[in-house]
Amino acid sequence: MIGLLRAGKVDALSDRVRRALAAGVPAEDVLNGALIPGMRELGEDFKRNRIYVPEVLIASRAMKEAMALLEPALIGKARVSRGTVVIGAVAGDLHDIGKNLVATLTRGAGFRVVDLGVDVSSDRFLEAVESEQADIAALSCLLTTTLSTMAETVGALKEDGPDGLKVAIGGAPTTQQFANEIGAHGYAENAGEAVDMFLRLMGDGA
Ligand code: B12
Repeated sequence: MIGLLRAGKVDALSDRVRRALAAGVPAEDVLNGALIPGMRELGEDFKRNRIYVPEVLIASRAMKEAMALLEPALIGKARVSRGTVVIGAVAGDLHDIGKNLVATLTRGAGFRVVDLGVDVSSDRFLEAVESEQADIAALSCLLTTTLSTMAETVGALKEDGPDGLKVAIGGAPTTQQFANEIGAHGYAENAGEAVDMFLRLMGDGA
């Protein structure tokens, strides 16, 4: 599967994912055993200039199709509402694969998730946390150049957002230390830990 993902073979990869699921392979195993390692390899090659943006885009499309097939199994049958999470990638950031994964697993854990997409301004976040009566705002960024935007957005949400709103961050260049520095209530390194962190924030929640 990793080879098909990296080659961006959408149909062949989707076919393999469908067959794996039909054979009883858990969706989590497909994700953690093939798709995520595949994206990691791709990132390494991209960093070393062995591949370029078009190849990454083609592989990303295959990743998204494969994730769409896994989504029903990852979401399961959760129907209780544990709270509302408004999620998005901060302004200037167009990476959404990791954010989408966080959104999927968070839905799977029983949260209502409102996904604002990518390149989301502070104002748009503020508007959405109000109108959706969010418990948690979850911000994603993948670029070091958007870390400062993330800090500004966290500041705006804490300053002007509704009382009791929790603000959480994540994405490859972020760390717990950075979260502490910018005053975010929560940080997690990956999608699985993100769900635990959101549950913790709701437990602590106002
Ligand atoms: C795919 C990809 C792209 C695709 C994005 C497609 C898409 N729809 O997302 C395209 C080709 C568009 C792209 C463009 C660019 N990219 Co790019 N891209 C990547 C790549 C290869 C993989 C990212 C990915 O999807 N990973 C897989 C997912 C599952 O992991 P993840 O995103 O880290 O998410 C996990 C965690 O971080 C966490 N998480 C994520 N969000 C959140 C949010 C919360 C709240 C929480 C709790 C957790 C959490 O949980 C997720 C799941 O476990 C990375 C390399 C890498 N290793 O990350 C480079 C990378 C991020 N890109 C990079 C660059 C430089 C760019 C460009 C500037 C390239 C260019 N010259 O144009 C542009 C910028 C576009 C923009 N304005 O955003 C650099 C960033 C360097 C830096 N330090 O800033 C990287 C690191 C590559 C590299 N090594 O050089 N990119």
